[in-house]
Amino acid sequence: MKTSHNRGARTPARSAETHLGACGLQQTMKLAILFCFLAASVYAETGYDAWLRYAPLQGADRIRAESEIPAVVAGLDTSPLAASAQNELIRGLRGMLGRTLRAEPNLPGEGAVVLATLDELRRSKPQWNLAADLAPEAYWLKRVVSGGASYIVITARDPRGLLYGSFALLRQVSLGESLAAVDEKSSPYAPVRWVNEWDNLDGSIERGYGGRSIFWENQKAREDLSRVADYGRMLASLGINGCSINNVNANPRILSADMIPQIARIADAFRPWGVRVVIAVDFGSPKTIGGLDTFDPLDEKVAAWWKTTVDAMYAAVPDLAGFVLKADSEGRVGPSAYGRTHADAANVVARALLPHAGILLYRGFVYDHHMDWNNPKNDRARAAWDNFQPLDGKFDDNVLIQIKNGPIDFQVREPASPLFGALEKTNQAIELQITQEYFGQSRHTVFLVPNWKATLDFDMHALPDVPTPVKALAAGRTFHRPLGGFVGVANIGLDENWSGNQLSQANLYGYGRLAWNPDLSSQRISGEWTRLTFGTDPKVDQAIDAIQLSSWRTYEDYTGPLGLQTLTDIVGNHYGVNVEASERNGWGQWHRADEKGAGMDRTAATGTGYAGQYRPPVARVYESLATCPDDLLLFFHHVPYTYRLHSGKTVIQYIYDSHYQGAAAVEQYVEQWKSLRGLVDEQRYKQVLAQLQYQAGQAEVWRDAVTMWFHRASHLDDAAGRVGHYPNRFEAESMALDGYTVRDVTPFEDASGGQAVACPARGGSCSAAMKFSGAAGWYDLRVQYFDQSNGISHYRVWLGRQLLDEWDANLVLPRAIRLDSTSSTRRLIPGIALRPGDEIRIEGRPDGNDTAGLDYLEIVKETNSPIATR
Ligand code: GCW
Repeated sequence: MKTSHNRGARTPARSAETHLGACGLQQTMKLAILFCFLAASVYAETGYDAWLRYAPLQGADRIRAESEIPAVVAGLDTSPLAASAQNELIRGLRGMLGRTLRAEPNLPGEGAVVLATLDELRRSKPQWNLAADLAPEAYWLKRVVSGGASYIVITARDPRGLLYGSFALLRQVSLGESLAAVDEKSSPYAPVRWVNEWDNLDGSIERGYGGRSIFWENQKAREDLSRVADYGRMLASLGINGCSINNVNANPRILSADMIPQIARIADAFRPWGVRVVIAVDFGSPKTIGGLDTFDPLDEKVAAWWKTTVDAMYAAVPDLAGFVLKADSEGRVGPSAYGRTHADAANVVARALLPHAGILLYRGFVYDHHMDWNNPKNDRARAAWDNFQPLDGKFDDNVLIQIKNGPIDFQVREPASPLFGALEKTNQAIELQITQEYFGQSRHTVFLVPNWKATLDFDMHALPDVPTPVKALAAGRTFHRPLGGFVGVANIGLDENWSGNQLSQANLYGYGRLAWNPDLSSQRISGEWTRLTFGTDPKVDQAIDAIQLSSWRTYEDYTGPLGLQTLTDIVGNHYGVNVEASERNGWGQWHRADEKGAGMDRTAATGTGYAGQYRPPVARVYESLATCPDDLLLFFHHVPYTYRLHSGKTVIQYIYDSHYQGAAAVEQYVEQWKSLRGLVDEQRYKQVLAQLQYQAGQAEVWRDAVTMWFHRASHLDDAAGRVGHYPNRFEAESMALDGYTVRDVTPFEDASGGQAVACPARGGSCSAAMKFSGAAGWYDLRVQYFDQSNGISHYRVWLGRQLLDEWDANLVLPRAIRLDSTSSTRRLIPGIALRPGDEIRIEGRPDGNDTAGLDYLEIVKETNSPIATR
């Protein structure tokens, strides 16, 4: 296996030669060629270095940094964390300036970057008078001029602050910000800033889309944990101080004695970066692992078992941060087995952690997934509040209730969970999902920071006179709680680029930045990430920021607008479209769309009463149709399709329009991205292009599926005449078929016209042909086919006897074993000259259980070429 250093290395891409050649023609001298080579941004990058690339600074930024940064980094603090900080400073500045700073243990006579705690500075440089009341983990960056020398001081109360301050300094240099007069104090907004990994001990990851686990393989910690160390560095750069390393759907085995050394190895890999390990535990462990006949939290044997087990764990990992516990939820056992409360359950575990200063994050995600759909008063959204509000004040002080941002489950849009405003005497933390389970699973670019901020900034009106935004409540500031914070369900795995999609890395970055400072704007975070990750070319930055910042609205537009939630297959892979999958089952992600209207009536007056769980000023806004925001209308109210939104548009027309807008926006992203060719390294350029093109095809699948479903349900036409009319589309089922047979697709909206064709022939192939009858000209062909994951079928497209294109259907998609919207994929064949009477024939050769399915062919006027109008 390659070392982590090689992994991140930037190597000249194949296309570099092309650029080099072009430049070289105009330049004769070798040096000029070298300059040209660098300036053309031709390095291939894997994405492994994420936002810690430390790319060479250019132009004025470089000149300024060279003059501002001294030649020495003096590490007065001897802790391992300060050593990491010192090494990182040297590494980063070497990357950006091409200069290696001298590492010194003491203050030199010349200027230096100084890494020292406040106490150390007070001792060695009392005349600098650097006194400050810094919070734990906070840092202070300060320029000090003394004795004719100029210092950049990174100071803090503790080594962790030194580490975070060092990363902050490097970030500022990378962003081209001046350090000439730097004087910046920064404190973390909350003490708990964690990520949760939903990694299973076998190496798979629940809802993970960036490859397999970096932690586990075959029920053990991986032999090579270098990726864990590199991940720890990424987390430290954001100020994240804890990481749970196994799935909250916890395998009880994690607490067995033989796992302790495994956990200790992972903790060792993280430790230099100040990331403390957290373990997800199973509440039934006293019985399954401990051999007791009970796991009743009030039983003394059970309490003793937790204590002994926790003590043993701390003997090997003394800085373990604590546990996370999912109980009585989605089939996990919990206190209800013995008629006990969540407080009983949390406290028995928390009391075992307390002597070690460990904390327990007890998940608020508790609901009944066998609810009766026929009862209009039932409502999963109520569950968190109903379960935990009555227990306020009953939890020990080292327990935090970990509350998902919304009351359902990371849907494309939800209101803030009312539980945030309801706990006054209990610690809480907000849980955000970085991995895009309901957001296109990192095959779609969706920048989640604006979504999270909508919740974090939302005022819960928990106190009469002061604003009480969710961020302040979660951090424990509003009710002066001892603990509070942020938990993000992370999106990383063994993929070279960590998250499976280069642009999805921004979500991990954004989460970390918000956990440190939720007051940062989405624009600021996106801007930082883009510059750190793709460089400082303004054209690149503008294009990427524009995509990222609009991407949530875009995704919402083509999936589930108006508070309908993500209209996906909620009993399946949470990816493809299935409008009715949420209905008539106990899971409770209901939208109650039928032939007359859509939406859940959650009002106190006539509905489930959920709106009444908010404090009165908030409840009033949601309760009334007149004031409920359009974006959440169908989350709170059931209305007819002809109901008019505040904008004056009917609900049904909004559903149609938003889907067309959303799909068009992704097509636009593709064009925006193409404008960056040559400005972004070739490797990432191509990867992102392919991802966005795929997303554009998927957005169209979503658009057509959802609009068709609502058209069929409502019998109301699209005022713009688009839904149900696809003038350039030729359905496979209407073509001349040879071997292919027509199939009804389930659900019907997953294929155009509700039908597709499949090739049952094993070993042979099938074909579908049509005659072109349009005007002669240049066209793009779009073949909508089905890329199932249970085989690699092969496709060929012929124009008469000329082979136009062929490909294997081998994309890595979520599990798709049928003809449906998950497997539905678009192949673009651009720039084809067609004449009336031409025959286009699509040939499919099935493989395994993949039936080489076809949905339709679209023939559209060529979009991109300057000769298109000829
Ligand atoms: O959203 C659901 C996910 C589950 C997850 C659960 C939870 C880890 O579909 O995969 O389980 O939430 O948050 O506990």
